[in-house]
Amino acid sequence: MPAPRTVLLTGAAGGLGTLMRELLPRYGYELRLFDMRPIDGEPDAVVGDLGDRDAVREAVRGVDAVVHLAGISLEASFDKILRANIEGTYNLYEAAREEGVRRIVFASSNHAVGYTPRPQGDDPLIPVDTPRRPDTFYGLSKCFGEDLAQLYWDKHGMETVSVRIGSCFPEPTSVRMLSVWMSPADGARLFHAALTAEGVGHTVVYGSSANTRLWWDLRSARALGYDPQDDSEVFAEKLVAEQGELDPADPAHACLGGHFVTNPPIWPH
Ligand code: NAI
Ligand code: 15L
Repeated sequence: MPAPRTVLLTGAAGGLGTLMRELLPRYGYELRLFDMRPIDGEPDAVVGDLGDRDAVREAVRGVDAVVHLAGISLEASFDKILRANIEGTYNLYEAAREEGVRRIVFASSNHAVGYTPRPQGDDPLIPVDTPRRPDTFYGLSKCFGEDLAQLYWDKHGMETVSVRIGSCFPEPTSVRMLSVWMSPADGARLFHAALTAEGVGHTVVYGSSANTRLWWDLRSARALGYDPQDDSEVFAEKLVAEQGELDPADPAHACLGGHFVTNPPIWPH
């Protein structure tokens, strides 16, 4: 597959989309932006909803690849998750198939495996093929996205890298994030590797920096050429002084998904 040049960035108005709008063009990509919200200073961005199949098809037309970030990024009602993350991701894949787009990078999440007990002490890192244990409807929608990606590879030969992102924000803001943080610069490195690696079929990777306190195995990401440069440990002293170390007896700290595991369902319909 020739290296993609034009890339559709869905969810471009969001937190991660905003970071990637700045960082991905440095790798030579021309971005087409798509989001249901307009973006200040980006008059060419396509404003559209993933539920609008015609709009999605038009958005993917002519691009070489898609970085699919759009969707609900936290827990919500099943109905909302169904529309944005499940039907929306289906619409995106189907449009990409119809328009001959061969590579998608799918923003999955650690919450696809959120109920997995986190490693402690000398426990081995969590492998990428650990059984999925979604911690929310949100995490369940990421499991759907990963399975959809597998289906479109097996049936249609469309390639996907599903990135189970930890927490991609400018800085870690909690002790948990010391384990799951992906710096924005490493996020761009990983998306670039996922866009350009040869023969990925459907590959699932964890998305985080080379954190000293890492919980999961980055080997499948490194096999794509990802070489993370950052380590959250530089933020550890301050965060641990403020918050203390994670208490393994606290259910909110016992699993990969953190407070997603314990939060009661508080969504409005
Ligand atoms: P965000 O909530 O800041 O951005 C999501 C964007 O998607 C928003 O701009 C929103 O307007 C757009 N969107 C939502 N529903 C849409 C629809 N139906 N049609 C068109 N656009 C729609 O989320 P964030 O943090 O930027 O995350 C981006 C993606 O990465 C999400 O899919 C999220 O689940 C995933 N992810 C992010 C993590 C992180 O640390 N930021 C961690 C794990 C996964
Ligand atoms: C996610 O999937 C969310 O989209 C993000 O906002 C963070 O909460 C992240 O997981 C996390 O686990 O910290």
